[in-house]
Amino acid sequence: MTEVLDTPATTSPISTRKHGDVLIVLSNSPPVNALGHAVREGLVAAIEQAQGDDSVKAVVIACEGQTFFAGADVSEFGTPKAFAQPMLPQVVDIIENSTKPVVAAVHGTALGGGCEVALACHYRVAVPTAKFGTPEVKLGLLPGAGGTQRLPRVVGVKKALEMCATGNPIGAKAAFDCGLVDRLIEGDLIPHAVAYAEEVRDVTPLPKSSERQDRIADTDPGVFDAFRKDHGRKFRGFDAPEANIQAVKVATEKPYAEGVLDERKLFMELMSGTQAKAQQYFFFSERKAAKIDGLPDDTRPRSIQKVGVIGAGTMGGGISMNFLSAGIPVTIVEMAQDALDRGTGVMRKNYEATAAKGRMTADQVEQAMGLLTPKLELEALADCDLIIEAVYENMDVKKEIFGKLDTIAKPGAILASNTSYLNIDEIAASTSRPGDVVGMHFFSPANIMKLLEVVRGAKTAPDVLVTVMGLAKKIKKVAVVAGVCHGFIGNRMLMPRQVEATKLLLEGASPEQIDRVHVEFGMPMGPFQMADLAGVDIGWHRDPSRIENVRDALCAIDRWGQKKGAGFYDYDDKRRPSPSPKVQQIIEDFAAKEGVERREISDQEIIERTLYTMVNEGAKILEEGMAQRASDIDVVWVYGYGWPVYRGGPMFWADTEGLPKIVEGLKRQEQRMGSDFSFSQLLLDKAERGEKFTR
Ligand code: T1G
Repeated sequence: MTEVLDTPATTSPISTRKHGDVLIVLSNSPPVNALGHAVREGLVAAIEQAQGDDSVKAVVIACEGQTFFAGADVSEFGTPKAFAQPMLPQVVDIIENSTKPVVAAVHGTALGGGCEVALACHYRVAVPTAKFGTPEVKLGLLPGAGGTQRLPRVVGVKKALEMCATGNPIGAKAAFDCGLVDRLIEGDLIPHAVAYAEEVRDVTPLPKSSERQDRIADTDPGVFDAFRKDHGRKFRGFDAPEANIQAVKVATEKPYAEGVLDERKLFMELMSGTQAKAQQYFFFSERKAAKIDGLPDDTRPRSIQKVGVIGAGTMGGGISMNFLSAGIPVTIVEMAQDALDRGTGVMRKNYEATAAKGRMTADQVEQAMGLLTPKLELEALADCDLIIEAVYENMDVKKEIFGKLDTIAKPGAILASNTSYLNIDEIAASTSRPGDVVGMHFFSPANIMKLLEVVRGAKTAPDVLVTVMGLAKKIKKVAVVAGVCHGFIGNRMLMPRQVEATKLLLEGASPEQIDRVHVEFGMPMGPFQMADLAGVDIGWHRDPSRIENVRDALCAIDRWGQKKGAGFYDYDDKRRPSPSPKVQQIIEDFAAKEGVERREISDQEIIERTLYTMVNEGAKILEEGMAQRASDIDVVWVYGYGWPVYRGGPMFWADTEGLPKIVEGLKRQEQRMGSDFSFSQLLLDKAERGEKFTR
């Protein structure tokens, strides 16, 4: 006889328990209580339980673990689960239509659908460290569970526009001040939330966000255009911000029941678009970059209590600020007192500028600067757990420094170079501890740019990598592991773009045409605008008599870029650029001297010779194992160079274009590019086989 097994108890992530006459509904769905199908089902069952139990007079909804619901389960998008009943719009309406008051007890980050669940509750209490946000716009979406209709009714139109269209969260205090939170809870959240539920259990009628009109009545119709104008630059090229603005506007024009239909229509339009797919892909890509494949499972990070930085220049100062802002003491070393004073002075000035914008307090500035120890000798770094070299980009200089560090640094100290191109293995070989050597390539300005390329030498120890990747998250950087090759990932792809862009100048395109094509594509600036900003003289041999290309010609006459008021462009006293007839003449003279026949160049050719060529280089980086995965390359280009995230990154975009189209375009240009170009075999193979890089 077959033993009849008990049917396993359903392990719903939602549990309920009564405390007096309050029903506590608790979600336990690590890591962030995402509102996946099981959570949605459990919430509805819990609200129905409360309706059917006369002894229940009020409900508290809370979450275990790190945070209140952090949104819909993004991993369900594009799968049937996302449309499995009950969907989130139904769940929030069931909560709001409860006949008994429902209190949201918020800790962590109530984001997206989590914020919408809180909005559907009749009351919201939160601990002071909690945050509320509607970051769907960062996923190419808008709040699709009534959020664009309830939020303006609770916090007002301006605050709702800010939250929905930028996706930036607000803290609990700000949420309390704007009416999103009814009470801030000092102490244990759930007991206080239950006590609050007891207080409101008999209040009638129940306050329903969707029925409120006071915060949206008499909205000035001009507020929407004013908001668009204020944020135009930031939203350039994105679809979702405008859709969010339209949805919030509908809330001021229609009753909830109608407005939510418009919201649904706008949501579905975004969800079906390429931009949302790209931005959701990027959400997971950014997190995947933190994972290093193939390391032993028992690899543990080293302890980093104190950091040393060599070089107090722009990079050394910016790098130091990342650690100081994270509360990690830094000893910064320079060779001369005046350079040291200048460097620490710039750091203080940067912090004070941040404080002036209200993004940190004067105390926090002092706190950060108080963790800084300026010194003039390398020996001062003997007690540092991590030492980052950020000096002149010269291999001999770096090898000399690492040779000295080998004798000064304590055993187990990690020795990192901020080099942006040079060979980490060669630097490591100048020490007796190559396992401790790693590249930490910060992007300028180092205290602002989120990207950190972690360059893995042939002998870099696994725990060194794990330590640096963990430290990156602590200093709010997005780290990507790169192999040892010239330019690692980002700069290596930048090179063919610059080579082709410069050749296109001689062949007939102007700096402004090439830059326009890139800006219209969605880049923050084009190759020549970038050169003028960073400095045309970077990497120049400094010999004005040696003129071998256009760049040399410009540097020789002091046209070093914005810092000199002239580069590829002329600049007025407000640094506004204008095309330069002088530069045009230099280009034409050079073309004549080189015997280059100038011609009309199409925008499409510029795309193919610069962006397609970058994709080809990215494919080579992959096939050589210099990046762990295609999505890592995309993370580098979005965070390091401003590639438009609504296109996902160079490799995602290549898949969207279609690899056969990329190959066809490169074949069209192959002859013009000559020996500067060779096909990646991986690209050719994938195009041939109809495969993709990123999905
Ligand atoms: N869905 C699925 N997985 C998620 C997730 C989500 N919403 N949020 C985080 N994760 C995973 C993440 O992939 C990682 O997995 C782990 O959780 C830890 O994340 C209808 C449509 C909450 C501030 O956009 O901002 O609601 O890598 O490393 O630094 O209107 O996660 O460990 O396998 O980021 O502590 C809107 C997105 C969704 C919030 C925590 N919500 N998440 O940061 O951890 S759309 C969001 C975050 C929506 C509705 C719409 C952050 C966090 P793994 P983490 P963290």
